[in-house]
Amino acid sequence: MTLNLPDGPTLAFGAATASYQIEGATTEDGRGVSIWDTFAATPGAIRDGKDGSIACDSYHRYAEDAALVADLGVGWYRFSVAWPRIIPTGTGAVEPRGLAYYDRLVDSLLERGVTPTGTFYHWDLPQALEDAGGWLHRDTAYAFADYAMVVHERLGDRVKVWATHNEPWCAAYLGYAAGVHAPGRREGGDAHRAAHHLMLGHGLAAQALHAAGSRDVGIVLNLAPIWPEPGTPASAADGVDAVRNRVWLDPLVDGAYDEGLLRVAPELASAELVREGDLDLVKGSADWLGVNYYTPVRPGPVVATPDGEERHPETDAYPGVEPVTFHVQEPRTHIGWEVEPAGLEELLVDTFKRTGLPLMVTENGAAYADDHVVDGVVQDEDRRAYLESHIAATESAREAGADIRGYIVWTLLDNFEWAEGYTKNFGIVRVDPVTQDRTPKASYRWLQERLKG
Ligand code: IFM
Repeated sequence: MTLNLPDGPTLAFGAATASYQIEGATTEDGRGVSIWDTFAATPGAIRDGKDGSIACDSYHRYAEDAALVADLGVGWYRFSVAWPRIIPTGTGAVEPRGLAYYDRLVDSLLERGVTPTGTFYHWDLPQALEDAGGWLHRDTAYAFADYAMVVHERLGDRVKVWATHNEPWCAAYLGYAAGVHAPGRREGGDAHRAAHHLMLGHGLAAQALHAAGSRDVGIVLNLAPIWPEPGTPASAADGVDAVRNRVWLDPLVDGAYDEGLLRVAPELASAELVREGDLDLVKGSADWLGVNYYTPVRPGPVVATPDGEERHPETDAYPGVEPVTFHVQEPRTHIGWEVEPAGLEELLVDTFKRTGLPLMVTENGAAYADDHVVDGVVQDEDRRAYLESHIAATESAREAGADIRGYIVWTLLDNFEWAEGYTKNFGIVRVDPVTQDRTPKASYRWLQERLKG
């Protein structure tokens, strides 16, 4: 039974960020190097060639950010902890100045009446661990659980709701198969090893956190409704669903990898990789589930990419699955993702049926060009409409009986959007790229009014 998840008669609201995307100060106070520092320094890896070294400078401006969250009127702030700030080389010595930063952040939220919820891993793996094999290596799972406990021992008196990982699909498959995220490796089916070790790390951390008395341990998944185009081989659609969704949900619910997944990921049948007890540890380990949703996934028969058009970034992110082309219908956001709120409603209803767990929409939001500015304020009607339709979809899923506790908007601030650098803005607050000054956009004002009732 969870104790601290929101549980009111209406949806709780929040705003989310992630450490590498906003903090900056990557060389300050003993922080170690992360795989995103290294990847961002690789020529061609990031669309605008930039990195997170300054980002939104939230390492210094956290109090201003906390005030923006409080003024917005949401009750919750979702943040992530940078592992390399806490244990700079991944294992061993703890950096007290890193812990002190999150103390300050948490206290400044609580002082303003905002409840913080933390994520231990939002992709910034210490580079030293990657050098030793990263998530392809089993030891990383144990190092992760140890790190999570260090953070929990320090912040657990004030932060009660925790997620182990954010979107492990991206960490495993964009990072180790497609190579479009850090560490930028293209290891094919070995990426399934990364997926297993991420889940093992979740299970080990959840076990230790529960033993320490935590009752609100979750994991955040970017699950997707899979909507195959006509003519898609059933085996391809099933493979995409297996690698995107079931590789996480089946261990959590059943403590097993299913046959369809093992067909495309024979690596997961290896007793050397999946050791006795691993999946038992994961089964039932989550007290709640975070669902991040942006867009549906539409696999279709392979068609050649027209000249001059970029390949879909997820093209190589489903190792073992027969090749498909990912289709994207209109309307689309600035990052090219289809806008389809019905996908969120379907996903929430289905995920609740599958897991029976209390759910939070832990991320939802949209990138737009933000090129309509009046008196210095971004008039982001498109983002407002996106948020409104997706909040309505969340309410509908709740009315249909899914136990959904909250909706957390991605994201508070325009920030470092991974391989897209600073070219895609998801924030409801504009951040000046030179001065880092914050200016709420019209979508922020709209949400603020809505929350006033
Ligand atoms: O910015 C990311 C976030 O870090 C994880 N979920 C998706 C967002 C938009 O791409």
